[in-house]
Amino acid sequence: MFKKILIANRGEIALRVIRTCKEMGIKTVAVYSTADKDSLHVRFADEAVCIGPPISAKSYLSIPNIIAAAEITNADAIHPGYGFLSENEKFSRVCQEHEIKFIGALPEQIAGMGDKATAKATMLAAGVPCIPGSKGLLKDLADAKKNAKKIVYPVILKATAGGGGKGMRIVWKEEEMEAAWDGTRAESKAAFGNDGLYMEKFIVDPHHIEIQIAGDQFGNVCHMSERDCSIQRRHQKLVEETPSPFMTDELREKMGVAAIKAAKAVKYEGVGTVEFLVDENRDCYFMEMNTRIQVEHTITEEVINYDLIKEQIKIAAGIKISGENHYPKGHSIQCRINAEDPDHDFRPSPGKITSYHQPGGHGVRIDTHVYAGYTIPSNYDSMISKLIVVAQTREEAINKMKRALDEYIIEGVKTTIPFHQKLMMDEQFNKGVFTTKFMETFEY
Ligand code: MV4
Repeated sequence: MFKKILIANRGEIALRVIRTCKEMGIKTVAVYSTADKDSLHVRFADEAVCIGPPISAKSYLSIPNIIAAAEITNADAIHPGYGFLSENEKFSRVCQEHEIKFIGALPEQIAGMGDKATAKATMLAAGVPCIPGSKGLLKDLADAKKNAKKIVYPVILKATAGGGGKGMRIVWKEEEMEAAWDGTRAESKAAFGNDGLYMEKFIVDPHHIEIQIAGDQFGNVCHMSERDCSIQRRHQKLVEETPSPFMTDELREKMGVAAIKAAKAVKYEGVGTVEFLVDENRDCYFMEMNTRIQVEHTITEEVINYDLIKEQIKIAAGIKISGENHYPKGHSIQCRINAEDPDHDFRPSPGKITSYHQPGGHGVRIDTHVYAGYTIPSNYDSMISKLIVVAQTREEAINKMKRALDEYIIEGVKTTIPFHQKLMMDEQFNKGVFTTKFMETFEY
């Protein structure tokens, strides 16, 4: 087992990883920017190293600074959390070269999944259901038009270097293709330095359902059921839950098999997520594979009673997993509490938390790095905390979430708590009838 893990991240996830390391008897090293010197991850780690100024590019994204911190503290592994360097091919490779275990995917796997057209070709070859579309990249505008005719409009142009909603455009009819082609290519070139595009049939009004998987160094792979992440806005998830209200035993089996095929196709080691779009007929299609721990891993932990960070560390250390799939017991919901103003288009509201009281009690979990008097810096994402509930049924989980939201007091910054309170009262949400379109029409 590792003796000392450096956590190349900040905020709640850094604290989340430190907690599991402590329980496993592993020493921890925190790294921090000068904006985070008063952060709890710095206080709770065994050692802490300042890695630069507030700007991420010079601290949490600086590979030399982080490797130097690992070398001077003698860390034998690095946990990257989510975001920042968690899916960075170069960082995974540099860790390898320095004989520091990267608790995440291999460089080739990150590259293979990061290029979306390559990822899709790999999945198609492995027999994972994919959205009908172009075979690889499109050559030119004429090729795009030809493909769209065959696929049948509406279609979607996607940047192969994109993902998470960046670099894509829906095209409803041929007259729109030229502008869409030029626009998406220019955008992709500017954003990713890569203007490769591919095309898919546009699935109108899908559900976003993802499957948690784990694979070990011996080829054992299991799935840990689904999370429904359809409640999102501008590709930012707001609420996640498991099981999905749209799920059936048959669909879970089908998606579980597909996710395991996906993981085996790339010899996946570690914990990961296979994202699917699911249409009204419950046909599911591979969308992306995430080779990191995700923000919403918590709800899976609550219903399968398993520590996914511990699982990640064990797999990285070469310990075998059973290969048995995990099915949910009870129902878990997570609300992301952000320092944002829901009355003003969710604009960021950084600043000092002047007063703080968090809910507790049976079935309530809060993952956070904040406390009364903490200042949320404007340099990073605006998440304050993740409020997670678990109960026996969905109805009980919603009631528990309402109760917990009512108990939550955060003063000094605007938060998304009022939005979540309104959502928990919504009739359609309570019926469990929603898709990725939900937030387009929800009045809050
Ligand atoms: C799609 C789609 C419909 N059809 N692809 C958005 C994020 C990126 N991972 C892919 N996305 C989508 N791809 C086809 N062929 C609709 C979306 C999409 C979406 C997906 C999941 C959750 C929310 C979404 C919101 C808008 C569009």
